[in-house]
Amino acid sequence: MKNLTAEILAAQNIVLTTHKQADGDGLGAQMALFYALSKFGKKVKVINIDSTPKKYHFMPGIHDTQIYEKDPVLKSKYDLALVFDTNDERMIQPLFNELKSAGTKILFIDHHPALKNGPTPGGHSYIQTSAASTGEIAYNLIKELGILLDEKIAICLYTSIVFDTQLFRYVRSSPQSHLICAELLKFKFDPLLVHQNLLSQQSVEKMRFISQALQSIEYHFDQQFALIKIQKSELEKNGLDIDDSRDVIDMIMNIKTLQAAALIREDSADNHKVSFRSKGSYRVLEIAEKLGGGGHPAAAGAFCVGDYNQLKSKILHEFKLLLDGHKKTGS
Ligand SMILES: [Mn+2]
Repeated sequence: MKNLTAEILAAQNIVLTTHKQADGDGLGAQMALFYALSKFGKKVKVINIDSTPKKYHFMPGIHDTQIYEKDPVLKSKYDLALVFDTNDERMIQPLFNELKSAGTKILFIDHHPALKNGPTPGGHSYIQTSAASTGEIAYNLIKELGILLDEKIAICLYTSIVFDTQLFRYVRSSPQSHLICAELLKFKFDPLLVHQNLLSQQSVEKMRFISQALQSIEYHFDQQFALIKIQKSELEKNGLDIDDSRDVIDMIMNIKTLQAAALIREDSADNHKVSFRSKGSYRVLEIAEKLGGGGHPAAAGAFCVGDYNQLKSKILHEFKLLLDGHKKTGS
């Protein structure tokens, strides 16, 4: 943390970004730092890779961000880039390469474990896996810099924490998430507005899509594991964001017998995005890592090239190994 604050103090022109297909955690942490560092006298720019999903449009400042996909030009020479909620440079490409060749120092601020199967890290990282959200690290950083919180910073940090903990369902074994939010709630903003924007934005089209997707669910290993397949083209046909497929897997994890699940999104015949969830006993991150991806122990994913049936057999085989390992050790 001391090195991180020293880097920030030394920099004048700072760019903030988060992973592709940004979520509430990365965006919240990034926008909180945008307001905090601007108040602190830094020149700050927010550049994200792709456009912000609609459900985050309520966040202050979100419409002023540069979307690199549409506008791939660095408008300034940046001393420092802070990357939130990932430590995988592929998740911010091609911006990563641009910043690197422009001589910008790149720092990842994250709560995901360092990648096992990724490229050798091309930047430096500050990783705290005990944080339930990157927003909590952002909060600590703002405090460490001695910057006072305000309404805008509070709503952004609150968005991070509420999103990644899904309204405190996935807190870690510390009261940190709750304590920080209790402090944030002293500022004047409406927490219900955040909850509704993050969690109650389902459209009729989306519910229709989910009901169709749920029909394709397959159960394995005494209903302990579920597999569900969706098509990217179906999402598009219904006018949905890629982001919308996340709710399908979170929804099926409410099934009592399920220990883990995989959602396979077919982007094209040979390109799939797999998302894994677990209730905690099985480290699905291990499967994601074997497929070349990463994430958290209980929420991970990977982009896979190859045939669907092969991918499915590989996933079932790998989950069976986790089940068998679990039986043996009983832990
Ligand atoms: Mn996160």
